[in-house]
Amino acid sequence: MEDRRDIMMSMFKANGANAETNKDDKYYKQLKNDLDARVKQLEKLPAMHDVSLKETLKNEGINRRDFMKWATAACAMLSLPAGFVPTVAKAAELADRLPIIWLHMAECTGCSESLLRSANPSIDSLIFDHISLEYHETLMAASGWQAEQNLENAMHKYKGKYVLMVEGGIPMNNQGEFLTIGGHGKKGVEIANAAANDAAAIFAIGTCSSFGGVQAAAPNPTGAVSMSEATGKNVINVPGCPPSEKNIVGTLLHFLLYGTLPALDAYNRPQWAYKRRVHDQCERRGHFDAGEFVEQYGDHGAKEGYCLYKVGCKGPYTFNNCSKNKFNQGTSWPIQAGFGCMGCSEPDFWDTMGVVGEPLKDRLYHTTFGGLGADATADKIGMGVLTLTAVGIAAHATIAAIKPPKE
Ligand code: FSX
Ligand code: SF4
Ligand code: F3S
Repeated sequence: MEDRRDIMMSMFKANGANAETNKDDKYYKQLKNDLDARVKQLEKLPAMHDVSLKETLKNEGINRRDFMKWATAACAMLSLPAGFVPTVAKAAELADRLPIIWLHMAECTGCSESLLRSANPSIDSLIFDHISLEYHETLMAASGWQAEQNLENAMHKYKGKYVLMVEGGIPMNNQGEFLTIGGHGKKGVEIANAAANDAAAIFAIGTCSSFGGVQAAAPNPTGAVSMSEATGKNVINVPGCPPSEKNIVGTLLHFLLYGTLPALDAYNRPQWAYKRRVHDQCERRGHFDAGEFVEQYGDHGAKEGYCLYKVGCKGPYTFNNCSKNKFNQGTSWPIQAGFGCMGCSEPDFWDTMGVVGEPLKDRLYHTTFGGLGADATADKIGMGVLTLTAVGIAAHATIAAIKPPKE
């Protein structure tokens, strides 16, 4: 039987929980009002497409139920409660109210491909088609002088209102001459700066634009830098090489809904997508904790789906939500396919994540945690003692939990 003290304690806890719930209710009620008001504002803006998203989805054989299922998933992805699903759906339908200029700098176009190349278009890619893409070099019909003119026109017409999405690193050496674009031979850095000056918001799509990427790998002959470094502007980074279509569309959806920038981590990545480590959301994590590792590709462990740490997985050092969103319309992601994470959403991963296929071992991965050397604990333990390896990385996880990644 509970004594008086236990009863008092449970009453105290219950009151505390109620106070928290009331606080949350109030917060979400206010937020719902704000987002609904924002959606109403968007509704008043002129539609830039003749065909509505509803019609496009219908023409592609996607029914309302599928679309609402998509909106429910998008809502969860943005950490909004289920009551926001109709608001998220509406915002997606109004995506053509937002003019977008998408620039390509030095890169492989994999970021656009991540979104666009699928035999059966996903709802994400259809929404992307529905967005008012005023300029996108891969997608637009115009070329040559006409294309350059289109960019000038879009920047002029939507001055201060367009969202600028940039794919690729920006070469700065030789006064930026390693990247010239179009008939007038304009330098990438000039175009990036001109477009950035009049943008309502700037999103760096992919690791190249976010942090320099493969172009910036040592010895970085072209002097490639990130969009934020090239322009000195506040840029929201959506890294990944490439990022998933969900993170690209989700970033846009967030901007449509809120009209403001999302909560960011120390590398300017939206927290809703990049706040957790790959390692902490990995389907092979149970095997890591149990000390069950793939020793080499094709072995018994590989067939059993064991942890890929010993064959070079950098999931413990990487912040991204790939296990949840996956790629190719949710088909798979690197670790599911049997290959370790390469750390593609982290700054300078080409140089700092060591050899592909090998663990970081005793290398001090010191950019992630402000030189704390947190990973030294994990890696110095040595690969021979599996349980201790697990303990070491768990120590790293604790530090990750209390200290966000910081340069
Ligand atoms: Fe970089 Fe995007 Fe990697 Fe490629 O263009 S992030 S090289 S997937 O495509 O910029
Ligand atoms: Fe998953 Fe890699 Fe972590 Fe293993 S080390 S649990 S494969 S993220
Ligand atoms: Fe990139 Fe690693 Fe995800 S390589 S796609 S962050 S699993």
